[in-house]
Amino acid sequence: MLNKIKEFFGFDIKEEKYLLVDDPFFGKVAKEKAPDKWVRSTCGYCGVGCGLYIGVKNSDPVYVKGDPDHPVNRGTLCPKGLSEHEMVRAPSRLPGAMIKRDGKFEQVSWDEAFKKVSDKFKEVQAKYGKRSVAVISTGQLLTEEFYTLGKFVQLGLETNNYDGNTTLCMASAVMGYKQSFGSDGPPGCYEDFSHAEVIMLIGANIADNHPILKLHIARNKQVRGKKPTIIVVDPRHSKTANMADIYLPIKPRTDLAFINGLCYIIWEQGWMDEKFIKERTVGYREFIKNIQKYPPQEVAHITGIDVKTLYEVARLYAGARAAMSAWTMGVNQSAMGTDTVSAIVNLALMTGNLGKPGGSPMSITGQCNAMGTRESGFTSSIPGYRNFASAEDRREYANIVGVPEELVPTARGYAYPQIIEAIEKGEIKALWVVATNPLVSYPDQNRLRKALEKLEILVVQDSFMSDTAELADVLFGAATWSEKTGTYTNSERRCNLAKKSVPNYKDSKSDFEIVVEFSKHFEGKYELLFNGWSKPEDAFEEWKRVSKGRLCDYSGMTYEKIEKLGGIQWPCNEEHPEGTPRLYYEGMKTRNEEGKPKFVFADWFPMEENICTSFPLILNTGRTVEQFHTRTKTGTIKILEDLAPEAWIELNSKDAEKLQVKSGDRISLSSPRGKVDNVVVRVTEAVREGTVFVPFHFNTQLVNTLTQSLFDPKSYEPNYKQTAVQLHSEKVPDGIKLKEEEISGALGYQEQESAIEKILDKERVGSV
Ligand SMILES: Nc1nc2c(c(=O)[nH]1)N[C@H]1C(S)=C(S)[C@@H](COP(=O)(O)OP(=O)(O)OC[C@H]3O[C@@H](n4cnc5c(=O)[nH]c(N)nc54)[C@H](O)[C@@H]3O)O[C@H]1N2
Ligand SMILES: Nc1nc2c(c(=O)[nH]1)N[C@H]1C(S)=C(S)[C@@H](COP(=O)(O)OP(=O)(O)OC[C@H]3O[C@@H](n4cnc5c(=O)[nH]c(N)nc54)[C@H](O)[C@@H]3O)O[C@H]1N2
Ligand code: SF4
Ligand SMILES: [Mo]
Repeated sequence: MLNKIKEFFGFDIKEEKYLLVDDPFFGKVAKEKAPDKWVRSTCGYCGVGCGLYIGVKNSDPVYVKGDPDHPVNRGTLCPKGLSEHEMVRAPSRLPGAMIKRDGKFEQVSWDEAFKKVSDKFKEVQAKYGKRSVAVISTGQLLTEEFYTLGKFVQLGLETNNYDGNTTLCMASAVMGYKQSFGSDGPPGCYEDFSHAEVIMLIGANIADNHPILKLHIARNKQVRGKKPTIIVVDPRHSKTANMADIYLPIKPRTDLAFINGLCYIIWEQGWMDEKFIKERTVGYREFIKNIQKYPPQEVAHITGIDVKTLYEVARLYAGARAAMSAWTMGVNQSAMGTDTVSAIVNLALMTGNLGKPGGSPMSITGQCNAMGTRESGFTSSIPGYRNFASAEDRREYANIVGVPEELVPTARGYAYPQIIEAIEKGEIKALWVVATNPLVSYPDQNRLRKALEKLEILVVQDSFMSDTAELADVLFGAATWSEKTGTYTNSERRCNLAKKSVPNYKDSKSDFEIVVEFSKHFEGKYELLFNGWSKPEDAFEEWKRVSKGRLCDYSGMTYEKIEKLGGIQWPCNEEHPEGTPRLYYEGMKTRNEEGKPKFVFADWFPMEENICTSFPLILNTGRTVEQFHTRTKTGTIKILEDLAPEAWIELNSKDAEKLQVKSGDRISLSSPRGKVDNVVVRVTEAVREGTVFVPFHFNTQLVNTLTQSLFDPKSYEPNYKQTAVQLHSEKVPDGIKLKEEEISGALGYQEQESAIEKILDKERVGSV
């Protein structure tokens, strides 16, 4: 009989590997397939921060399963999380330290690489000053690694020209919160999605980019017994728009006028929460004077949203027992990103939606540890949301960590775009890039490439051979997710533990080890900064002391407690030993002088680079669920690559007609800065006439060749979402030709300008 079975199946079921064993996730499973162990950890992709288990076999990660007990995702994961193990042993991983010789990388000892880089950094700094070395980091390292890196850059290398890709991402939210609350720190939490009566998603395509948040919206019915009203504000009918009860196809970059307009209507109708405003906010009277410039008719002209709908949305929002706004890159990535964030906070303050279940303004973060970097990163502030300009803050930090006070910089150095400009000017000579890939992700690529060529040394610390790594002189090959232990903090301030489950790939080292060991090549720095540190937890212990008493207080956390509770939301201290779901609840002061949130008014203004006869369409850029950023990780995963192998352009049927193309054809795009070829057409009504959308993930269709060097003056965040472009098809190579008078009608931009003139001319209403 057994022989028969063997013949039939082609194997001997009595062989050990086919024996069935018990597995906590698979139940009965062939021994060959069963992981040796499951390690509890956290996803390393996006800011949702899902809990998961990594299945390990023969020292390799072989499965990922959602953690059923984790409060963020309750066992579910999106396609990226589910396949995350597949990137860990990809052939594009960097095997260790490498030096480029005659145009080719050679693997060398870590000591040799550290020596080469430290010698060069010292030489450059001796010749051109300390600040001629700059560092660009990321929102994707563990907090322990960031903290260590930031401390080394600022106090070891003594350069404050230090920033990260977070400036391309969350900087506007940070600056907006600072304007409104006196400090960074998202006030809300995911639970709010389950408690809100009205949820307004502004420039946030959660269906693609934060899919697990939908779970919390779905729970709303369970919690309240009723579905919430979902409003989606996006010029493009994204997948998220399919979830909407009210979809608002707003004209690009007019959100600030839209929110100001809602505030006007709420004031005009007397729908505001007067008690809340009086007791818990400052700056209302001044704000109301200014808001008079945004009556509904004008706002309808600017935004393309009709007056009736504006009233309806204002009524719903103000009338709800709890309403929340959540936003992402459609808001942040704009030349008026910071002020739009403050406008969203204004709306929350006016309607009393702060610090209560379901009522919050909530920035959704992008990268897995975007929050950790904001709090501990030492880029735009001293760790623990301390201010460079404050002598007291500098002294306090220096005393806690035991360094001379004079070593702490008195001002923020250059932000990311300023670093690039300083390289252009020859002021910065050496650049160390950590866990980011600007040669795909930074705007105005031709200009960037030219700038980087001017460097005397480019060092790239990455886990993969990225586009930027290829250009480097020296590579520090880093261990990645699943190969190291530490914490990520998600959008709702929840600090999660990510654990080492497998050995490092080849000779790669964790970012923590790289920084600590590199510091030993700088006289006295290791002793001063990292004496006795041997593991990430040593950095975490210092970070707890540094953050104690601050808004982002981690002092009550331990790795064990974090793991036990499925993450902990800061502040976590003696008073709140299990963390704090929301900030600014009744009785909690803000960190500005007044101790209360402030109304901050700002005017909307038209686009700097508007459409014209040569570039008559607006290009919008963003993401898709299958790919992550510059694809160094998702590009190695077959199923994700098969689903989204190349960039496409979403094109309205009217524009497709003008170009004489159909879905599947290939076209080119050009802007004043460059050209991108071979982009496959998807004809769709998701985008309106005169606007197109292309994902930015692909180096084969490098859309950032087209985007502009235009930044929010407060946050330095790039204006990625609107670029004037022309399209070129085989049949219509010169593209869409509009006459001057047609330009004025396209997208209603001319209308926008005349509307703003009218607004500015209008007499302000003096008294409230
Ligand atoms: N699958 C996947 N998930 C990710 C990422 C990824 O690369 N892939 N990246 C992560 C990171 S770092 C980030 S920052 C987040 C980003 O998450 P999202 O912000 O959701 O991503 P985007 O696609 O860049 O942009 C969101 C939406 O903004 C809209 N938009 C464009 N212009 C405007 C405008 O003027 N007004 C308004 N209201 N909306 C506008 C776009 O049409 C788009 O649908 O995603 C995170 N999650
Ligand atoms: N046009 C346009 N451009 C955009 C955007 C847009 O919407 N439109 N969005 C912007 C936004 S929001 C963001 S966040 C950026 C993202 O842009 P990038 O930061 O450039 O994107 P990533 O591909 O995530 O780069 C992270 C790098 O870190 C490496 N890495 C992964 N794990 C580790 C590790 O553990 N250690 C080290 N040392 N390296 C590691 C990866 O291989 C990768 O090269 O793109 C921005 N660019
Ligand atoms: S939603 Fe974000 S954190 Fe959750 S599995 Fe997907 S990529 Fe990972
Ligand atoms: Mo981001």
